[in-house]
Amino acid sequence: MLYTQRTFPMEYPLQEADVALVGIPYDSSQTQRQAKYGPFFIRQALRDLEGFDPGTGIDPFGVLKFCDIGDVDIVEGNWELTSERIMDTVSHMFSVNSNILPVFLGGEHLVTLGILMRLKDIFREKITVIHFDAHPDLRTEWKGSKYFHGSWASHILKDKGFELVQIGTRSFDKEQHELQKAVRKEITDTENPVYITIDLDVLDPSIARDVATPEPHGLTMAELYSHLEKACRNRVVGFDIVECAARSVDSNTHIIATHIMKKILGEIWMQRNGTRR
Ligand SMILES: [Mn+2]
Repeated sequence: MLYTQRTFPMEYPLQEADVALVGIPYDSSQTQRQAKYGPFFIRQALRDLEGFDPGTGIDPFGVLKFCDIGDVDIVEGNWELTSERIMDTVSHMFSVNSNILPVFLGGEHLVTLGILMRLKDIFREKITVIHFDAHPDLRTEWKGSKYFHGSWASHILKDKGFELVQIGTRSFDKEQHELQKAVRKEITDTENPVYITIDLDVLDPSIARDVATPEPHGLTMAELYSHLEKACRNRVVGFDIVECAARSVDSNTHIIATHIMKKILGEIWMQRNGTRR
């Protein structure tokens, strides 16, 4: 008997898994609260998470096969090299298992750009990106750089390979306010593959306090879950949870992240198995 603990109660090789967990502990553009330890603390919280969901009556961690492939070995301070490593990792996962559902843990929100750029090549269909965030992340540059956590969505908005939907945004400048007029603010059913990206600061800071840039007047858990139920009526091909700036096990935010992960996985499982209520 091996008395050991892994991230998930049962883990499978990538080629046999339904879901693959990937950490991306990259954070080079936060000014104060760094999100690089997000994957570390979220993994720790996953070990204590109650998998069964009384709301849906299923345990997604019991019915889906999981694989934890580890963290992307990022290059500190270098987005160009880090994004290559993220894209290569995504390519490798899909080459080994074309049906894999990747779940990424950030890290700062810029990591989502690397993920999406490669998913676009893999799926060769327009991808609907459902983006939960207090901030639209539509800045076009910051301190002379086009690539930072507040600009990634501007690259998605101008790329014809994507359709952008933003939920929960409430803090932005006038320029982004104008740019955001071209962005959808409501989740509807779509034929496109859907990618969900969640900046934990979409929640009210009274719920998720350790995020890189907390903003008051955020969503409640019930509101977020209701949006996620709508999003998961579609063909979800991957998702990420980013900007967890927990720095200690005494945080609550990494725990909140695991509950969001459980909610999305449960909804995806129900959608795929036609057991939606
Ligand atoms: Mn944000």
